[in-house]
Amino acid sequence: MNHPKGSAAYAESVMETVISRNPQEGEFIQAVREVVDSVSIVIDKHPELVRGRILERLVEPERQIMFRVPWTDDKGAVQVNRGFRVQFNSAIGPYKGGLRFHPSVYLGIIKFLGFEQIFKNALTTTPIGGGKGGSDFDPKGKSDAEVMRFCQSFMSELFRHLGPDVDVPAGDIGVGDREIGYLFGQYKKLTNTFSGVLTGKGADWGGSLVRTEATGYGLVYFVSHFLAERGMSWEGLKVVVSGSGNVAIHAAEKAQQLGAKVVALSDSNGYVLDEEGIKLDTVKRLKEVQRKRIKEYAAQHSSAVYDETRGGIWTVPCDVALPCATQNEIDEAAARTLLKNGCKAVGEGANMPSTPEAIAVFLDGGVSFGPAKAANAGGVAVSALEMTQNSMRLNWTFEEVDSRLQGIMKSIYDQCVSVADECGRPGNLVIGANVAGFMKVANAMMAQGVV
Ligand code: NDP
Ligand code: 2IT
Repeated sequence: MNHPKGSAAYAESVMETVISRNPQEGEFIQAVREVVDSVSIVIDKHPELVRGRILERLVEPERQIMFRVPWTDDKGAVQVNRGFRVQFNSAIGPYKGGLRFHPSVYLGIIKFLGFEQIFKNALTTTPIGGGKGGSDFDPKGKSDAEVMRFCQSFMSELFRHLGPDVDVPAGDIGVGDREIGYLFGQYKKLTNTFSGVLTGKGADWGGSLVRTEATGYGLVYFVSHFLAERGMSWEGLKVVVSGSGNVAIHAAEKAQQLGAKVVALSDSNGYVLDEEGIKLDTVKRLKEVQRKRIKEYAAQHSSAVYDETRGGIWTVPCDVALPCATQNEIDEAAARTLLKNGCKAVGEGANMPSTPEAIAVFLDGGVSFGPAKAANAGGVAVSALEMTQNSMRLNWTFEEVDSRLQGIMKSIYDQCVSVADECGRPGNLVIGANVAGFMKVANAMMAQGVV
């Protein structure tokens, strides 16, 4: 450590630069602050990382690409969206991370997601760097043909920045099987190559079994470890899951398979509460096939009620809460309500779903807390296994991939626990995840010189 006033002042000086260089990117600043605060606990022991200005280098993306995405809607009108790919860090492997299509997307969202991805990917034990991309395009209410034309236009620019050893995108909010298919088709046509340049592909054309389920299943595997720590299992627990997309559905599915009762799911309009237990067949049909709203669930099950109160899902009493929708969906007040109602464990399926104030409520209140970078890493971990299978040109069975996923989630949990202990903060998996991910990337950056 060579900052004259010590590690806290060093962390503050890094943050000052981040804030002045990235004004108005609140989500990015929030994500960086959490990591910088965690790392400041260990930075005293690593003067070489301070001299190498590793933190200052880490917060600056290696490359940021922004591009125009023009497309024609079904009425023949020309539409223009904005596309992004932030190639954040390639110290331990090719850039890897999803694409988000949602009207709220702007550079600050993609940078927060790309920054988180660096450390998450490092925790997976697989060799992948961090990146993220997306667009402010809203797939809701668009026809399949419109989504296809949009994806083709998006890929017409993005393809020149990708490659199986360069940058490998996947899905995120608003990007699922359908979008990955159209994006892959256009990449293949433009480059005349069939390569593992995207993950989340269909199982018959280069995809990996378990990738669809991986984030939600991985989340539940992760939470199982800290439930066990408290002498608990999923059997009979009451679980609330926010969202009703890919991550939410598969988290709910695995929790149910392990004996839990999932009573609530949501979307951006409201939530459904079914005290008899959510019937996932209905949810899958509504969301995956018919692309309808979660409200429809209550119309089809008399045991369910629908409520549009903002954040209302967090007032439902539960043993375990799994936020699987979006960033900052649990604020301090919601966290206090969960705690008051007896919630014992929170596992983050979404990226950064809890505000810093909410996390403090959980940690201070003795709630077992699994931070996103660790708890939702199962998706990108199986993406890395898809890359492995593509390189080997063979496919593993469902059981093989699922057992590797379970092993990876256990290893992530163990890393977080042991690094939290080493940092003198036993049980604080936020610090454990941030410091473990940071040290792996920092050491790789030091080894590779000033690049
Ligand atoms: P989907 O698009 O499949 O589902 C998103 C769900 O979240 C929908 O129910 C959606 O509701 C809801 N949602 C999205 N934006 C908002 C918002 N601004 N306010 C309230 N609700 C919202 O996405 P995924 O399930 O893939 O992603 C969910 C979360 O998990 C995201 O944070 C993502 O970054 C994270 N994640 C995803 C991974 C993956 O493999 N897919 C891996 C790791 C993390 P509505 O339909 O109304 O928009
Ligand atoms: O946030 C995430 O980890 C993802 N959306 C998955 C990224 C990936 O490359 O599979």
